Amino acid sequence: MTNCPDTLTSTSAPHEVQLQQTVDVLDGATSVTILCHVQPDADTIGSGLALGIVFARKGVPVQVAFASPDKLPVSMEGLPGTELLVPAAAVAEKADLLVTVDCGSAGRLGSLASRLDGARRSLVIDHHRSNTRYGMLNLIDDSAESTTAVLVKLFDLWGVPIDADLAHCLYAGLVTDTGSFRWAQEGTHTLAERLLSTGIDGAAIARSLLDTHPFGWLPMLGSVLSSAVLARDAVGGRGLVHAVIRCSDWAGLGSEEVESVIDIVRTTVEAEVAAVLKESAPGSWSVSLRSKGSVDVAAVAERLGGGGHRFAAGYTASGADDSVIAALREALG
Ligand SMILES: [Mn+2]
Repeated sequence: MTNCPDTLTSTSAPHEVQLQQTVDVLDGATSVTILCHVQPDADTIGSGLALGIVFARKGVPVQVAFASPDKLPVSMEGLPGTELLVPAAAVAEKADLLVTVDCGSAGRLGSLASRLDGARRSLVIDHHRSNTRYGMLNLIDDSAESTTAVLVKLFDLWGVPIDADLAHCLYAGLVTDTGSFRWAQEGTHTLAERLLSTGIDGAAIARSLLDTHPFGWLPMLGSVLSSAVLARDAVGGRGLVHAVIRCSDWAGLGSEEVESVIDIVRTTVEAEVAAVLKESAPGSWSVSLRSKGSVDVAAVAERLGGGGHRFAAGYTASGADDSVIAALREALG
């Protein structure tokens, strides 16, 4: 035990009671499948790899996987533990324990949701408020900045020392899910300091995850941002800004380039809510929503079949882009 676990177990908050149960389940596992969400970000991959490394070190057979796309985003290739990743088709049908990380619903597992049925036990570790509690055991801490922050609590209680390799994976989720610490809360910087004190290069990790794009990103941004629309009368007059990234806009680029656009669009001062429609296949959209504070976009996304956090959420939709936007405006009121 490294970090005063007593303070974690003595409180009666539901997720903290589940921390000990979760550790008991993790500790007793004889074979483990760890699943990350589709279109993985650094929090789901960082969590999956960190937990995978712990099991591998204990000599427990472990696989880490996500259903799609086929390849790990380039920005995450430098994370420790990537040798534990297996292609979706190679994920064992059965496991003693299946753990999902940072995945708010079974649907976010994509084709790998089928593996839930083959597991003797399933455990969901997440920080999305909208989590549907689809596991046999659910550790949902919606006060946590990232799923990797939840894992730090688990590792402390489990007696797992956090070395540089684990810290690298955990920091990856923390720095990205807090928007480079823009959304830091009490305790965030203490956690960051603890991870950085293992000797990891925080600047290099942040640069590779957040500030590295091919040159083709620039003309894509130019094209997409120049066609952004400000609807001042939407959201009850508080304003909606939206932009559309078509397949043709991001051909040859990666998910990092597509996911970066919302962070620019959401800065629009005239709009309370920002939306970016990302075309994954012709007529198939993944929609990112951001709120400045007064609109709960998780609730909006849930009404449209998705989920997320109060200020950052998403969902999928199909059809013409203007009908997707019309449905969004309707849901936003
Ligand atoms: Mn997350």
